Amino acid sequence: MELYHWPMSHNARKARALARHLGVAVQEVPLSMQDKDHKADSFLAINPMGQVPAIKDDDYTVWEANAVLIYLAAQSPNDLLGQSAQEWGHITQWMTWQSVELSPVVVPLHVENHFKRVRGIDADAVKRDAAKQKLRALLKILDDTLDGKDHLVGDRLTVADFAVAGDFTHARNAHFPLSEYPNVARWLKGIETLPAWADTTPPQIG
Ligand SMILES: N[C@@H](CCC(=O)N[C@@H](CS)C(=O)NCC(=O)O)C(=O)O
Repeated sequence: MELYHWPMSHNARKARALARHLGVAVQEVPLSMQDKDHKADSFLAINPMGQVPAIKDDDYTVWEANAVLIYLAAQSPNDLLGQSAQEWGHITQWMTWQSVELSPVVVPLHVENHFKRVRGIDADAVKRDAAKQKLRALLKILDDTLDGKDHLVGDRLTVADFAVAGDFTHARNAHFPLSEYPNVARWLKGIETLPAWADTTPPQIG
């Protein structure tokens, strides 16, 4: 099974981390965004969106990071996919929340606070402040959820933790106000102690 990624990608990082955490036999295939590998016909045949992560397993393909997480977790017996209707509901809730609510806020903050800085481009203050304000509202929800808890669903690690934690991959460089949300900071520290998470830390630029 091949897992297509880009070393800087926070979306691919969570898939790489889960595969390593579970010991799923995947071949990591790095793409060069600079060389536009992700828009080549050969890759578009795997993911027509031209994005990472994506998996090719013989003639089966799956893309969208959270779907990739589910496919990887289902490769071996484990309890990361939940064990009850209530856990399945909450795992899906947090994975959907990450994709639909958190990601659209995190990406512009990365761009304004990190990627532009690295390239010597001035941040757009209006976009940056709007994203930061929206992020604070979402972090408050996450912080309240994690009050007295180390994981998002139940009392153990699930794919929901991987799904949401991926968006914090560039949190420090993108200046997320994490110190204001101690439960989120504590939860993230816990995820960061996983060897698979540490091993998939993207190269630190800027
Ligand atoms: N909703 C997608 C987003 C994937 C995504 O945007 N990946 C980025 C890297 S973090 C990418 O491949 N960008 C290239 C592009 O969109 O052209 C997912 O969760 O997998």
